[in-house]
Amino acid sequence: MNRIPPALGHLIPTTLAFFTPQSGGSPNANSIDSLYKVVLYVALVIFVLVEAALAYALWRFRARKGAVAAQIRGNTRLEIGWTLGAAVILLALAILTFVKLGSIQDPVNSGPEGANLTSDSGAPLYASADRKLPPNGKSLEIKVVGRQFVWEYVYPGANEPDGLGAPYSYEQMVVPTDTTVTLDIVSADVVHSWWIPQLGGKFQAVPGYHNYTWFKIEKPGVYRGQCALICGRGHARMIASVKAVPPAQFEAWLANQKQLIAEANAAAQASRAKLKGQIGAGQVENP
Ligand SMILES: [Cu+2]
Repeated sequence: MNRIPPALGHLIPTTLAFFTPQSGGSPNANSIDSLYKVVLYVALVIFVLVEAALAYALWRFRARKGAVAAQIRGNTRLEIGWTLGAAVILLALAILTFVKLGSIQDPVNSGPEGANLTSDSGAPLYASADRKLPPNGKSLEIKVVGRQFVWEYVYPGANEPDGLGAPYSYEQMVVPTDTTVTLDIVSADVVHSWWIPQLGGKFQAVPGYHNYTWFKIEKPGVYRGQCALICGRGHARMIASVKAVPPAQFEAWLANQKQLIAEANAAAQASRAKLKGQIGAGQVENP
C-alpha cells in the first residue's frame, strides 16, 4: 500500500540530480558528485532536525493568555554538547574531503583498450611533462587554447619537434574512450574558463599561465559545456563539446584531420602563388 507512485519515484532522482553536480562522464567528475552528495545528506539531516526543533518550540511555547515564560539562564552541558557535535561533524567532513581529493586531482591510468595509441607514423601519441600524470606516466595530452570566442584544441602528432604541423580542431574536441586525457589549458587573449560539467571541475585559461586537468571517458558519447567566465561580447557563443569515440576511430579521425589541414594549407599556398603571379608580390598581403 505504501508504494511510491511511479511518477513520484522518477521525480525524486530527477530533482536530486538537478541539485547535485553532473557526473557519469569521467571518474573525477564522479568523485566530485559523490563527495558533494555526502555533504548534502549530512547537511539535510541537520537542517531537518533544527527546523523540526524550531517548529516544535514555536508551537509548544506559543503565546497564551496567562502563560508565564520560564526564565532559563544557559545550559552548560547542552552548549558543550552541540559545540562538540558540530566540531566532530566538521572534522569528519574535512577528513573525508582530503581522502577523496586524490581521486579528483590525480589522473588514473588508461584502460587496456586505450593504452596503446599511436600516430599514423607509428610513434606513440603520448606526451609527458613535469606535472601530474597517471602512475604509469602515460596520457594523451591535448592543448586547450581559449580565445575570443572559440576553443581550439591541439593534438599530439606534430611533424616537427617545434610542434609545427600538429592536428587541431575548433569547438569540438575528439578523444578516444578508455584513455586518460590530460589537458594543458592556456589562453591567447583574456581569461576564459574551461568547463564540461560531466567531465570534472572548472579550469581557468589564463594568458601566460598553464592550468592542467584530466578526464577519462568510458562510453562513447558527446559531453557538452561552455566557457564559464564572461570573456567579452561573444562569450555566450563560446560553446565546447568533447566527443568520445573508440580508440581506432580516434586514430582514423586524427589522421584524416591532419590530411584535411595539409590539403587546405596546400590549396592556400597555391592560391597565394597564383595571386602573386597575377598582381605581383608587392601587392599581396602577407606574401
Ligand atoms: Cu571565453
